[in-house]
Amino acid sequence: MEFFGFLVLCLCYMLVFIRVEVAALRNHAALSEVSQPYRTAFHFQPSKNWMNDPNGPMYYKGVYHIFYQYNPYGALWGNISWGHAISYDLINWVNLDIALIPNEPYDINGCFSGSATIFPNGEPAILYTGADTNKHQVQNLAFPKNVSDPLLTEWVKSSLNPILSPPEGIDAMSYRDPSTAWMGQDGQWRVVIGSELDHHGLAILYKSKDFRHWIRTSSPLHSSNKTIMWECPDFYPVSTNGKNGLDTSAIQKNIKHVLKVSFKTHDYYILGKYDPKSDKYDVDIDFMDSRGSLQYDYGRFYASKSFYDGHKKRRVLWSWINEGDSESDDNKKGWSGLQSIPRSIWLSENGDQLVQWPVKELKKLRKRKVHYKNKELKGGSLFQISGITASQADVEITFSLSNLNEAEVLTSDVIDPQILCTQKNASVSGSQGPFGLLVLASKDLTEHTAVFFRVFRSANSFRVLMCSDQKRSSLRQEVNKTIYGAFLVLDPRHEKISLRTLIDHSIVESFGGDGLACITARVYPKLAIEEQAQLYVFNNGSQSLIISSLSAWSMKKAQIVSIGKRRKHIK
Ligand code: DQQ
Repeated sequence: MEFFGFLVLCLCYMLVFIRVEVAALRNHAALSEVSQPYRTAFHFQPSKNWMNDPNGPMYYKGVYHIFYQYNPYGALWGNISWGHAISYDLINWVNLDIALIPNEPYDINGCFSGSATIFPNGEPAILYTGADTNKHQVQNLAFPKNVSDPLLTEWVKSSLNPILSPPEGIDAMSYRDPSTAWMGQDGQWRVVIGSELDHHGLAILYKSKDFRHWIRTSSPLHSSNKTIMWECPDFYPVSTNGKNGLDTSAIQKNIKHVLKVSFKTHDYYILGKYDPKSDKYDVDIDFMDSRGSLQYDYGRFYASKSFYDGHKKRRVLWSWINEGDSESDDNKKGWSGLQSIPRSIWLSENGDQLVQWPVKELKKLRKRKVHYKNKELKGGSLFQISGITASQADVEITFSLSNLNEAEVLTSDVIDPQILCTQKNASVSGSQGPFGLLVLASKDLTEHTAVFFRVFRSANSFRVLMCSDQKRSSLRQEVNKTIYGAFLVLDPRHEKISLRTLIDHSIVESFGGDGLACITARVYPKLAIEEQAQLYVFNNGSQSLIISSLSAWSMKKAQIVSIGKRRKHIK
């Protein structure tokens, strides 16, 4: 019987992949008619149209699922539906039919963001926000039509919808994005919904015995008068010893809980102790603390969502990376929005912050490699990395510094790293830095994006600044060129400074200090495209340094194909 089941599954997959090949050929033909220098090769994006937040990621019966906010009719936000794609490795994707379309009174103005929860019997459910006939935000429930289908191609909205409407005192336009639910010690489900009260961010907490009927608790899970409306809250445990991820409902010793919320174009998080009996959440350092705010990524990275991958025992994080060009550019391109490379996420050894790293499956796409060891890079010099595709690459580099006492002095402890990176951009020479990578550079260097470090002395310690400088990323005046920055919490006296950068045509996703700080940028070069793009290591400081190790790989294109008649259910 088991063998028979396996045979049927194999036949289904064969059918799917024959259709995939045909669809891929068609897509290829359509795209090659337009020049698309900014389409990516290994980041997830649908073949056309608008995409924003990742929704309901999960692992189900051997298959990874990602849903996403999608406009089936155009390259700008609107007609918001849930696109749906599946994968066996988080890197190569098959885009299926749309999973949820706005066609009921309780979601007619949009199927907004939401999350998946896996029940103890292994079956999934989706909670999502609907914008109803009055554009009021309500919460809805959907289940798979056929739980034995690992592809979960069809979803059925609950007849009980809407299962939650804005409570008294809460603005009906500020009540959205249910999190993945978790189970407390009493066996009841909990979920948080993003909201605001008196213009301050709030995670409204609900409890339920059956996942269908929910009661609001007397206090929110958390709120903050230093923030505005919270979108896309995510609440989950992380282990205090080791990198393994935990199920969202895990109750055990040696854990901390992360609360992530999205506001003002960034994803901020806090860490704390959650009591699954009283639902009290005692935070270590709150949002917008004077000592600094923790962000998943200090560049473009918004409305993220994580899930527990029980198969590989890790927590995986996804995020929407929006565009930095104009709406008319997006209409011309016919698409807008990318998903980040899925990242493994865990608590740092000191327990003060999270660490992120691209999922290890990404290495499957690495092909041609160049490698250098112990190479000196004198102050004011540049070194070209040739032999790989510089517009589609994965680069890992480690720097080792000496003469740290020569580092520039930082007088204030409380300084915004983004402002510091903007004042001291890549062209401002210093002592210990700026040093790092020049990516997507044109041959004459008029275009380049600089991802770099600068080390400062401050009292008796050192501070390592990481920047992504887009100032010269494009000759096009009109595109966004904001410079981003973050501090890396490491001691350069005892630790080397490392950088991994994923370069994918119009996205530069960087991980500093082995994932202690991440910065993602979107860039739109005019000259540095395809084979014209160059890659360099640079040192614009006065002090020499050693490149302890440098590996760079050309990246293969991921298989991202579409099947299904995406408009078939749309009225
Ligand atoms: N995007 C969704 C909302 C969410 C926002 C609408 C965040 O549910 O609050 O597309 O980007």
